[in-house]
Amino acid sequence: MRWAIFCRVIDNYGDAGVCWRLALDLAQRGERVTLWIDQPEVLNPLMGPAPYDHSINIHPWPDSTRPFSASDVADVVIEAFACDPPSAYVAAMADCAASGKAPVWINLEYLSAEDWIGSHHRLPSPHPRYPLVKHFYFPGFTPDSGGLLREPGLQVNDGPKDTGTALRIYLFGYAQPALPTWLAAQDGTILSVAPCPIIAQLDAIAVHPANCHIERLPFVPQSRFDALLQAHDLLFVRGEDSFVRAQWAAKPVYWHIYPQDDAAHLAKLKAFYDRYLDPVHLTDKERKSVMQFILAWNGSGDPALCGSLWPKMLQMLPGLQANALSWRKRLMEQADLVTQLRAFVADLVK
Ligand code: TRH
Repeated sequence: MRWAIFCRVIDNYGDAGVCWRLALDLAQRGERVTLWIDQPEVLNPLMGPAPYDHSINIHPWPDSTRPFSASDVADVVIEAFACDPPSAYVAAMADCAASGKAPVWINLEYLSAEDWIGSHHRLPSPHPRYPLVKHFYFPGFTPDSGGLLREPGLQVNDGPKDTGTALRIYLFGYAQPALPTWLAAQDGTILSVAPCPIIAQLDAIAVHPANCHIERLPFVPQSRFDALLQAHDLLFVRGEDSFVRAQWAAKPVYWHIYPQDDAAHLAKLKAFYDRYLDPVHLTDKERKSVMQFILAWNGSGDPALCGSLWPKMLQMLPGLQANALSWRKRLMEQADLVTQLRAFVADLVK
């Protein structure tokens, strides 16, 4: 089928990162994909250097005067993160509907571990003016959600590293007030820092711990991002897509969630760790400490806790590693997002 994905980049890389991964996954399964994106240049670091071997048609966001006819409209229209497709395109979608060939219109939501998404997933929303219905699609971690992006043939490695060498920590985050106290607690670790605000913060810290090696990483193409995560022991990730990829790497995940002003992000953060931290592998006390650390890492609670709790985080490492592996195993039992999405679309076009 012909799929059109509409993506507006709010900021950072994640809107484009999720849409690009979705487009590749659909194309890999034989779908014909067009990606309409308002800042196509954001794809460049994700795609890496040419030549490219993908079949995705990438278009800049059409200007408002561009007309669309019914024949331009895809069979499936994915509106990523409620980005509001161009009104001329929606009008052409209505023309299709008028001739009995309405496209499937999916609003792909942001990922959340909260309970309520299950009751909203796949809900139809009739368009106020046109004979069109938009369906909400909620990615998630539970069977009543729309699943997670996991392309066929995802390479998953097993088990934590040998304990012989220094602990390798991957850092990709937003500006981090807890960084100075957390850095001061590093002893014998190797920090690999991705291009993000943490680099400038590190440069501004005059004294680094003697026994901590810091490596500044380049931005690697998305196709090499998983291998980078798997080469580390602990993963400090952010946003949505790197956060999911860290779970496929089955390493302990320290998530810097995308901050929202009404602190709605903290509910999402707690909802995830309530699911993620398994009593089989971690005691109540340990789960409470991890939650305290994670909240402080996300600006909720005393940032100094990221320093004072760090030795305890390290003591818990075997439990956290077992937890990460069993979490991934549970997630792998769930059908992936594109498999579920295609099945949903097939139901809707019947
Ligand atoms: O960049 P982000 O902070 O994007 C965020 C989130 O998507 C968030 O949900 C959204 O609301 C906000 O943008 C506007 O984090 P995220 O989601 O991890 O996206 C980063 C992408 O960049 C992801 O696809 C991984 C990719 N990446 C690489 O391919 N190579 C790299 O070296 C790095 C550091 C990231």
